[in-house]
Amino acid sequence: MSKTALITGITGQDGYHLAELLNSKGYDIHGVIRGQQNPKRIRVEREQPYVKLIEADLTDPSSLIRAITTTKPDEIYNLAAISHVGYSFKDPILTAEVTGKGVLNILEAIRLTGSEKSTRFYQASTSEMFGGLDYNRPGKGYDENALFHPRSPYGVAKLYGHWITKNYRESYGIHASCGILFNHEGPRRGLEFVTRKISNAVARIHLGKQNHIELGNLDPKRDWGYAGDYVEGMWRMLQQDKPGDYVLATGETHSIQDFLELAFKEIGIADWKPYVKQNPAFMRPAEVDILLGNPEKAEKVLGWKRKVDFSGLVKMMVQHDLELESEISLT
Ligand code: NDP
Ligand code: GDR
Repeated sequence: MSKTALITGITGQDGYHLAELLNSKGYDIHGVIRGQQNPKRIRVEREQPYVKLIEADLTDPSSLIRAITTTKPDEIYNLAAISHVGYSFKDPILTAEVTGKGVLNILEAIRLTGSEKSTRFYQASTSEMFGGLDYNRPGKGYDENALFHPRSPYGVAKLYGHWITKNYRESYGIHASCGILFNHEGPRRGLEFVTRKISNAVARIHLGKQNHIELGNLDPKRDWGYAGDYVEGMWRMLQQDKPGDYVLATGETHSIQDFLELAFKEIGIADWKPYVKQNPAFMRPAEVDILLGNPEKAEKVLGWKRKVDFSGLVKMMVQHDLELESEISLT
């Protein structure tokens, strides 16, 4: 019999890739959609008609209880969040409600519906919980035992989600796992994140639709992988006999300048500097300077490894945006 999955955050980048993966495995898929008229509903309905949409909101426990009671999922993937680190400084209270307490709302919904033994749970934890500071930066990269020091309201809210998931695992025996995922990107990444902002701007510059890009801090380094690879790791976590926490990362770190270099190279521009202006509006009150993950445990226990490397990722994103932006100019 096919398994049933309930995915929150179905309209986001990871929701898209995870639904693709679970569909290829024959899952019955339910996706949580929020709001009276969410414009992204049509995108999901057209592109992924196999996803059954169910209205709920992470801040509304009764809607989550209803979603679980109606769909009776074998697996719940909690991908929903206010996920933009910069935005979380502007709206820290809402971020705490959704990204932090929202996790508790789902775990309570699992408990109140008596689904502790029948439903497995995945929590989307993040490398932003580490913070990248000198004193807690391990040589081989952050692993599952590294010290946390979040540097944004988003990171702090995610740390609450991380610990409350572990607490429900230990207290109620729920098969609940946390994937501590480092940055993962791709053509489905929102335009507000730096990689997609760059790949899209590079395409538009090439097509004469814009002449420069405005960015914040160009020095931070990130461990960037491809989202399509990372959802495979999420699924593998829930197929284990025992729940656990796993870092998913590439084990490499690159600066935003490295990303710019490769992205502009795709359109034949060797010197990107004339095309980039710095705008303090995109700087953050506290920055995470460097993130590097150590995926050894996931590689050993889950048999997971990323397939797409950094240059392959940049190429994929720029080529996608070149195609997309050319089509838009024709219509
Ligand atoms: P996105 O920002 O693309 O998607 C976020 C999703 O959350 C959207 O579907 C959004 O729905 C939904 N959402 C926001 N608020 C609510 C709410 N109140 N109730 C229900 N749904 C809500 O994120 P990604 O796909 O990139 O990331 C998925 C998860 O993984 C997030 O939790 C993120 O924090 C985490 N993560 C991401 C990493 C990455 O590099 N991408 C790395 C590590 C962790 P709507 O369309 O209605 O706004
Ligand atoms: P991040 O991703 O904060 O790592 O969080 P983002 O792409 O927003 O920023 C990466 C780095 O780029 C710098 N930066 C800019 N960022 C944005 N968004 N826009 C700019 O114009 C810009 N200029 C420079 C940032 O300061 C930062 O250092 C992502 C999200 O997906 C989180 O949800 C997830 O948990 C982490 O990755 C892992």
